[in-house]
Amino acid sequence: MNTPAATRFSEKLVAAGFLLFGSFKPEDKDQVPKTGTGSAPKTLLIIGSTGPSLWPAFKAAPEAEDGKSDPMDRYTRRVLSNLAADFGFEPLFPFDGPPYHPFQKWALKCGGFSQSPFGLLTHTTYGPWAGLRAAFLSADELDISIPGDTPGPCISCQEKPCLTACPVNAIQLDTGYDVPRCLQYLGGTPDAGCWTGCHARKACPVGQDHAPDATNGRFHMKSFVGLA
Ligand code: B12
Ligand code: SF4
Ligand code: SF4
Repeated sequence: MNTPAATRFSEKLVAAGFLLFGSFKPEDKDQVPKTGTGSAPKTLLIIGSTGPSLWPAFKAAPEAEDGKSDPMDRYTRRVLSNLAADFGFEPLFPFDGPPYHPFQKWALKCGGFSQSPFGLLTHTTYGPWAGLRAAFLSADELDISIPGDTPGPCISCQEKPCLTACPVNAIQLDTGYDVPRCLQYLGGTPDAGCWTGCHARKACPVGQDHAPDATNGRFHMKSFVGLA
């Protein structure tokens, strides 16, 4: 997709703090809903963000200061719904549910991602700091190639420092991520370093330039524990 419309689409996405992570042609097993006209979509685009990409655009938006709940999700819905409409896509959002759309499975199909031992997908370029913000459905088969569309980094990572970074061992290779243990530690430790971002994510050597700063990281952790 290398047309003037594609360039304009990409520029508008970036200006609003988002990125195109990739795309794929949905098959029946992918659990992609039909479009509003009842036909099966021919392309699904995954729209995402990184720590530094989204924060400045979000902070300048009215949602950031209106005091209502879920400000980043509301910003995402407003901006990406408008953008999708302008370019003839139908948007789906990861926060609509339960039941939730299987965004991580869809992102894995785009390429560039691997499943980390702690549940998040880690990206070849953005490391564990890639947020999944929307899927855009298209009735047309679009030809989109993204640089870096390779298997994600966890497959060849030998040391796996993410597995030993949690101070309360809430992340284990065999049992995965122990959410109650994590929340108990965060709740009882107001000065924990992970209040600015999970240590497992910070320990990953990939994509460190795309990590959020401390204020941004704290916003996401508060939102995770239900305080934002
Ligand atoms: C419910 C949910 C949670 C729940 C439960 C997670 C779980 N055990 O499944 C809780 C509240 C614990 C959670 C926590 C977090 N989550 Co969450 N979560 C979701 C949500 C809304 C739905 C997941 C789901 O049920 N999907 C439905 C199934 C059918 O989808 P699936 O793709 O087929 O299933 C995959 C996941 O279930 C995954 N999985 C299995 N175990 C775990 C454990 C964790 C921690 C995660 C993140 C995923 C995961 O494996 C499956 C196969 O790929 C998704 C958004 C979405 N729509 O996917 C975000 C999502 C998975 N979460 C995300 C994030 C970033 C987090 C946090 C890091 C929040 C934060 N602080 O920023 C934390 C992790 C805490 C930490 N220590 O930092 C991101 C992951 C991005 C990525 N690169 O992969 C998503 C995609 C949201 C987004 N907008 O980007 N999350
Ligand atoms: S340290 Fe990073 S690349 Fe290595 S397994 Fe963990 S998340 Fe994957
Ligand atoms: S947020 Fe802190 S306690 Fe929770 S899994 Fe990450 S490092 Fe462990």
